[in-house]
Amino acid sequence: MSHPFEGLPTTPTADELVDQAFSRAARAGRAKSGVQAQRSMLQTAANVASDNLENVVTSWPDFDDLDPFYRDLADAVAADALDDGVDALRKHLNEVGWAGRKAGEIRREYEGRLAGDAETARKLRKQAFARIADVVEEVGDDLQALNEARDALRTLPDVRPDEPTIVVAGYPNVGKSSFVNAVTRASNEIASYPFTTTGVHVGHVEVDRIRYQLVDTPGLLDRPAEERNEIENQAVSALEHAADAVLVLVDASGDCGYPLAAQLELRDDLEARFEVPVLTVCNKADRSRDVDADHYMSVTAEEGVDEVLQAAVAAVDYEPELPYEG
Ligand SMILES: Nc1nc2c(ncn2[C@@H]2O[C@H](COP(=O)(O)OP(=O)(O)OP(=O)(O)O)[C@@H](O)[C@H]2O)c(=O)[nH]1
Ligand SMILES: [Mg+2]
Repeated sequence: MSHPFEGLPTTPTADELVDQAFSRAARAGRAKSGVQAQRSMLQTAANVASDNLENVVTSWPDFDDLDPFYRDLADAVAADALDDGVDALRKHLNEVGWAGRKAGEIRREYEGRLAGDAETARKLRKQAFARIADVVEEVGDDLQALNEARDALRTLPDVRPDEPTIVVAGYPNVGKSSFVNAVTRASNEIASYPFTTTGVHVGHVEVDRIRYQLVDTPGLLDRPAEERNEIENQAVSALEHAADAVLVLVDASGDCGYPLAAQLELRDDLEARFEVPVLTVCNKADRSRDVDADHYMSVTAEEGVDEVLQAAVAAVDYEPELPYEG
């Protein structure tokens, strides 16, 4: 498994659930006759409905157990898809759970009454079906909302919160992707946050037998905080949990199209926000080194790139757990 929402199945619609429950019930009814047929239909319809509704609920991970990275990200995605965060998801799940239990209650209520002649039993069974259908339809909106959230959440980037993580930030065009590509040798995957138009690039590099994750997030950490909307800010919160070090790339030559002062403001911003080491890296040093930075490199001239990676690794200061130590 890669991330907690990857395996979420499609949420059925209310109509699909009702159709399935009733067609399975019809089949079950055909195998019997008289009151028995009605009873069997009632049981099958109610069980299929309640099982399916319950499965919708149990297919979701427990939000309280989620890694904070994914909880914040889920909050951002849900806020985007449903206009409210994880609380909205919880509410929809509660409603669906309620409907599942209600279908069981209707079954129990009518089971006791299904006796006597077949015609009365048939009427009662029909009444029960109508009530089951009503209950399922009542959570139709919840099912739809869950499916929308599910579609959005499934596409989350596969960032492993437990792996040592180096976040690469900086204004557009400063060379973030070039750097990530250079150190990960293009082994990086591109995934997209559902709420940004740009991709999140996740690359991996092994240093001294430890795998580091490099995350390049165009569209999120490439401009001042006040230009981010609430949802994007929530995604940045998620990155705060995942990050063990941040590299802020600046382009002193200004070739990137953004004044150096603005780039340094973004750096200050991130320094204030992230509680992990934030290193200032002057890229495009082949053009200009005219900035006070922790490191200078040129990705295109292949100068200083490995030093920057080593500095990031040192800043992460990752202590692997030693499973064999007794
Ligand atoms: N001269 C010079 N150009 C560089 C260097 N590093 C990257 N570039 C160039 O700068 C341009 C932008 O590089 P990218 O790696 O796409 O920049 P980015 O920060 O990922 O940009 P966005 O994805 O738009 O945010 C490309 O044309 C690169 O070839 C460098 O060290 N020196
Ligand atoms: Mg890029």
